[in-house]
Amino acid sequence: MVGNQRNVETTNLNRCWKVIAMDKKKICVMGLGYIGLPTSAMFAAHGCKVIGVDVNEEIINALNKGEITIEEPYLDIMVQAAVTSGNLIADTKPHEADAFIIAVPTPITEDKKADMSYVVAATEAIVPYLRKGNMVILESTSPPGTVEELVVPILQKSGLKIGEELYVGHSPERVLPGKILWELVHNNRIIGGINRISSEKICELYRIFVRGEIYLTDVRTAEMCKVVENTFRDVNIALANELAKICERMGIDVWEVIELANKHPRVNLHQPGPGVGGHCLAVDPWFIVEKAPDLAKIIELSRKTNDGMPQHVLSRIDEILKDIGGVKRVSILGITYKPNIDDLRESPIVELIELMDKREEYEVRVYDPYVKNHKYRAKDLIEAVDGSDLVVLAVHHDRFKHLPLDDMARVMRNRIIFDTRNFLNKEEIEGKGFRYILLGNGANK
Ligand code: SAJ
Repeated sequence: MVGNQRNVETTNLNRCWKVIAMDKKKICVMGLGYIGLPTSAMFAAHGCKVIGVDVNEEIINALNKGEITIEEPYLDIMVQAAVTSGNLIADTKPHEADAFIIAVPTPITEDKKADMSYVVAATEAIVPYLRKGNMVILESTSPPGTVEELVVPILQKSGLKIGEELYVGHSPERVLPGKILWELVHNNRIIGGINRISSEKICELYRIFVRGEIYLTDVRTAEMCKVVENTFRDVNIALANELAKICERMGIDVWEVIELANKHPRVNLHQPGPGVGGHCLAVDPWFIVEKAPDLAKIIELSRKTNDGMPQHVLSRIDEILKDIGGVKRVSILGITYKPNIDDLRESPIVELIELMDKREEYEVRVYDPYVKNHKYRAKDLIEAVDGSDLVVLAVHHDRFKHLPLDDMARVMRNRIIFDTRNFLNKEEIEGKGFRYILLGNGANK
């Protein structure tokens, strides 16, 4: 035992050692989004016959031409090869197959409850195509209990004996948008079957391309594990954001505190920011709150802390521009939920812009190289900052690392840059005559 850390190597985890060279399987993937499409292409690239199914005809038509509708490095090449080889086709309805993978969205409703309608629809859709010996794997992140309480009752309409004639389980994806193809292969994976044979059958399927460890467990543990992984990050980001606000008030640089505290061998403070976006960290913790609202207090407060960051950023903007009368022009650089991808889902910057829209004294313009259509989007960065009083670095896209400061200085009305990601070079910016302000840095005042 090392300190209070359990030595995970001694944990009796169920590793799936089977490396079966399966004869090439036929796989039907329900949902061709950020997970379903890369997963389909990966199985196809490994010789399986894959039918990708989606309700969006635009996605189907694009895919059958070997084109993709999402931005993910190298995915276009893999999809083109898969389609050209004839191993990947797209359709609006399922086909008979050996395995059915459900990778459809599980968003949250306004009142923070899991919207399982897509999972229900996809499960209903495959029932007529199920045959003895098939397997059904739910990949969509779902509240613990979903497979047993929601999916299995629908699958029983097939007349097949669940767990004997039809193998069922949950295998959540853990890929990081922007690194999906590499992580699909190399990440460790969890498979939770409704029984042992289901876990083993599903493990054999994923062994076709997974090179990471595969750990077997029960279905409810697998469902809980997935949401806990993202909840762990969300709670830790909330701690960093709360510390940022406290440090602003106390005249301390939270970034230096985090950097130094993390020199401790067992401390891993996360990074403050303008909020938490994405269809994962901003969503999954609510699935636990829904199941145990009386107990999930830290989890719920963390979600509310992170969701409050756009309002905090706006309060800082108010303070920075308080001496400017009339219309205040603010340029927002980046609106996606994280850098170097085009995903806007749950983006805190979209929320910040909506808050500013309600304030008549602000005129907002936006520039994000990954987002082509937004109502305030300027055609380029200089147009976005022309006449501006404040530039907010909202998303740390690589392309923003070295801003065209000389050109910006020429066109801005006031030369102020507010960095919400600790991404820009303070000395470089101040050297060009700009005022540089950093979220969470009270010593910066
Ligand atoms: N963020 C911070 N501070 C940090 C880290 C992130 O403010 O220290 C913000 C980011 O700006 C972003 C949000 O959090 O707005 C989420 O970013 P992320 O990169 O942490 O998470 P995702 O949603 O892109 O991917 C996560 C990953 N889960 C974990 O790292 C535990 C990924 O492995 C999952 O597969 C994915 O969720 C998912 O689909 O569940």
